[in-house]
Amino acid sequence: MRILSIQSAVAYGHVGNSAAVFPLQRIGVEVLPVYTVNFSNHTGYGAWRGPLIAPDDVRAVITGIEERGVLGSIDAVLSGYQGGEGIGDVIVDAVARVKAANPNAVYACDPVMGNAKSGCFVAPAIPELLRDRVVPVADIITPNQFELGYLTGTEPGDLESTLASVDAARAMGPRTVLVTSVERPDQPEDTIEMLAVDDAGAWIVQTPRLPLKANGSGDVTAALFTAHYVASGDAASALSKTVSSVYDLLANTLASGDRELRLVESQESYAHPREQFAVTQV
Ligand code: PXL
Repeated sequence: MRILSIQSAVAYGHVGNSAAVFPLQRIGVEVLPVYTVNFSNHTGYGAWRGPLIAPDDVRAVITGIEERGVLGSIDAVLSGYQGGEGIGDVIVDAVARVKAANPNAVYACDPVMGNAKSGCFVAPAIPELLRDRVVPVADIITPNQFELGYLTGTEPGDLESTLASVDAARAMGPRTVLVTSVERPDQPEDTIEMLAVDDAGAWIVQTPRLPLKANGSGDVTAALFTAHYVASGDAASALSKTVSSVYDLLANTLASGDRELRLVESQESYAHPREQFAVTQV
């Protein structure tokens, strides 16, 4: 499998492509990373150095790949956090070029905007751009519940309303939706849930809630779900594998006391997570 992954690079720590690439490689995916920023570290530190990469420069890298004649061999395009406002167009254009070369290719968009706790943490124009121009051309989206609400103009707050919001998102274009955090009033304390929906049905999985928020965990989640889903076409098994791996990675990170994901040390988590979480059809 080959994935063209258009995301950030950071020198220190693990977000964007610096989080997504290694887990994908560890499960046997050939990744073509295209970088949108080249930062010292993620923005969660409040200070960082290094450039945003100009949209034309990102586009040039994709054109160069096209000139090698390999776009037709790409199975999926993956995008995440968009540093600058010009990157959306480059992504949409890359998706069109990949699909022209391989009509079976899929586009997986992680519509990164923010979360319920922090609110929106991307540039002001990004959420609208994602909603109006990028998500409609995506096959797979991986919003958290907050992002799902923004995209659909709804306020998902329990399982039923979240499923309704997913239906609204699927009416915008994407056939497959992974909701990476489902909050509902009736959920057992100290658990978190993820929900996957496609044409074949809807599945939910629950894990213990670990007391940490590691930047980049969403990027690993979107990457692994995309790879497993594209490989199998089975949302239930892709959900189970993804959640089992990410939980294992987060458990290792928590045990280490490190602020950054223990991404490399956790290499077995991607191929052989210690615990397998089962999914339930809803
Ligand atoms: O995890 C998304 C992400 C991507 N890229 C950069 C970031 C973050 C989140 O902090 O700072 C540069």
